[in-house]
Amino acid sequence: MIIVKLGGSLITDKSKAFVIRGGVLRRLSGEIKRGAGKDLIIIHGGGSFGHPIANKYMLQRGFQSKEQLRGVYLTRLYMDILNRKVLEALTNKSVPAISIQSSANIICDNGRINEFNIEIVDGFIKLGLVPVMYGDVVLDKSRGFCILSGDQIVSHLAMEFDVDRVILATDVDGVYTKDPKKFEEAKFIKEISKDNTQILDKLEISENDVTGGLKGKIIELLKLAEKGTESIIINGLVKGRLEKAILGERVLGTKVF
Ligand code: IP8
Repeated sequence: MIIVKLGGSLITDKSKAFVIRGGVLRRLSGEIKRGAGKDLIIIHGGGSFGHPIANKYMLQRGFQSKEQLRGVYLTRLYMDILNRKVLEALTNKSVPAISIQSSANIICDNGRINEFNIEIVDGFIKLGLVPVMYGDVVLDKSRGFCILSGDQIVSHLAMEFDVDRVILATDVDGVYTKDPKKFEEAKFIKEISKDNTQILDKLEISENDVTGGLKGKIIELLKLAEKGTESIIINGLVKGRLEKAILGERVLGTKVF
């Protein structure tokens, strides 16, 4: 089985609220169709449909005041809209994608997944369908609600299922010491291993990303490395890279193992 995460910064324009990168999404859907012969799970992030609202209403802090509830239902609404666009793109390329609403299937406790009936995911896979889930605002037993990153869904499912590969498709070649779009001196990191986690201290977190950005991703992937599951962070903006990664070919990216 392969788990693919389509990062929010890849499928949306993070500089503009609620803007999809339609061309990118269509191409990636074609690559998923051509690359897939195995069981597949797709997870997508929030990008400019999730993070700006979650940030504005400080949803990552959990329930603090009634004013935040507008942020909760708007986040749900816009994540549904984004999910629908992803589903349309995938099904237009005949990927048998079926959406599973994260907030209706997962309850967290202190920001971590606490209840998740993965039988639903398993059942759809066994039928030959491709479950699609996404980062979302979900109920939280201690905080009222929380923002659940798609990255945590990826690592949870990769722990539960027998997964060959986890592929995180982003808008950069992999992990850099700094944001390569802003800093020329940013250095590319080819490999991160569970025995060499000091690299995490050097990474800078993006302010607008309520779920910890790249650092949050790596922390999730290192949990999988402990279990022996390898992950790769790749650039989905480069044509063909996702397809090759799904097919198991060697591609440029940061390997986490
Ligand atoms: O982009 C966060 O998911 P992520 C989703 O996978 C929301 O971290 C609602 C901000």
